Amino acid sequence: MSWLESIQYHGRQLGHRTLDRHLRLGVTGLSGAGKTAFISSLVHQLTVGDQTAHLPFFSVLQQGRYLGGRLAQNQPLAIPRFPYEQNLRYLSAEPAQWPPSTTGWSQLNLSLRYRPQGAIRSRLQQHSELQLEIIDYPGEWLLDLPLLQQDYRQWSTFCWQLFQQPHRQASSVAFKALLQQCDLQSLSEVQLQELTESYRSLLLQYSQQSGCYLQQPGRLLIPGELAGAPMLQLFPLLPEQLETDSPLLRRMTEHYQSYCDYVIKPFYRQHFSRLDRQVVLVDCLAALNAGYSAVQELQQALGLIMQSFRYGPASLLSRLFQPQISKVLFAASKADHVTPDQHKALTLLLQQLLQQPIKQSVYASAATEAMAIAAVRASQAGFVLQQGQRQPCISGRDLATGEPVTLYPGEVPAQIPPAGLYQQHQFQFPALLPTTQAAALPLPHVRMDHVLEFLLGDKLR
Ligand SMILES: Nc1nc2c(ncn2[C@@H]2O[C@H](COP(=O)(O)OP(=O)(O)OP(=O)(O)O)[C@@H](O)[C@H]2O)c(=O)[nH]1
Ligand SMILES: [Mg+2]
Repeated sequence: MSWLESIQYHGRQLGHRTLDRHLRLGVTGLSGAGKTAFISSLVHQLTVGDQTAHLPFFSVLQQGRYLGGRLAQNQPLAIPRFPYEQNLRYLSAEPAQWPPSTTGWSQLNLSLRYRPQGAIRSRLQQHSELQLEIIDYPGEWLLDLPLLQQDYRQWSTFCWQLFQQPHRQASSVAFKALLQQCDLQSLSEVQLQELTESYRSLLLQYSQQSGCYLQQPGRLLIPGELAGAPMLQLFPLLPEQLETDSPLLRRMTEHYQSYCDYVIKPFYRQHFSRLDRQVVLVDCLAALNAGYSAVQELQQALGLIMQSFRYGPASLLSRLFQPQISKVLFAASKADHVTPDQHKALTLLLQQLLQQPIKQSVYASAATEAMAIAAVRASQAGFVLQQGQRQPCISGRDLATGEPVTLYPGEVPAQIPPAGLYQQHQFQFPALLPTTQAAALPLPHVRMDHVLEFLLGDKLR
């Protein structure tokens, strides 16, 4: 974007902002939490034809005041556009597929047109417009934020504590052995590359292993435009290697600092500054499937992220910029993988997972709500008769085989289960493929109308 275009773009945004007709929505969540599916569904719900029956709790629609939404023409020229059309193509293909995992950041702007409430305003204005700006990014990058609150030594110690956990230890053996043999006095490019590559494959292995959430630094996994940058030669030295000063320790500390200054801070300044509302998506069911350590790690990861999002005047983010988040929605995603009678328990579980961060008054000044949702419902809920009893069930297409399945996925614990429970019980919540849907028809969902009402309802009055 040229400086003139940039000034014009930001000037327009400022104008809308001053008039309270602009909303920047952040969609946050670890990798695979469902951000991309959520944004695609949200945009679809707001832009396709008549949704009155489909979104019963979205009041502007129910009151007949919603005139429609369209993709805005004023996309910032220098920021990749969210691939909405491609994502929809995946969802409406025959057979339907989920959109692929995200590898870079992108933005989509929407214009929502509505008739204002109230006799005077509606007489003065035929319609009003709300500009909605939504940002998507790879979940891996979110986990870089906590690095800003540590130094290299603390981070390395933290990593090795994590890699000693039962579900992680075996995989880290090879990288540990390589570190033990390395020469701390040498800064040879060959050694740096070998260690970086070994650490990268470890992170990659963890990221493919269910239940491992904390992969840092995120850019080592998804480098984006930074592929090949020297500061990505960054790995945690062993605790004993941190005790004495060495050229390798100094080099790592330098790379860590550069990574914080030149990657994390600008990214978060750009992404999270000026956010008005935030959605935090959490896939609780996948963590339960992966077992006790996974749930513990998920809770730890969420705690770290939320800590970074503390909004008080002394918070890290406030020092970087002035966020003005007034509403935060915590959503347990993929609720369509359980029967509807389990949604309440899923919400309670999510609240417990986030209890600590919320208790620390992370969002003291923001309105919060927690709910179980499915951005794109992939199952049909129903009942089967079993020994004369009506048993709730869901049916859909299995994600791995594509075969139709009908099953009772089991109960969701309303609290974080103790370690012992996993010895007697293995959670096996399914993963399903979306059902093919004509692009002109609204995407099936669970509670996206509640989501829209919470996030946008008050701005469309
Ligand atoms: N059943 C169901 N599955 C979902 C839903 N949303 C996401 N999924 C599943 O979760 C996977 C990951 O969803 P994404 O939207 O790509 O997750 P993401 O948070 O964008 O992940 P990254 O781009 O890797 O950070 C999808 O491929 C689906 O398998 C949903 O509403 N219902
Ligand atoms: Mg994504």
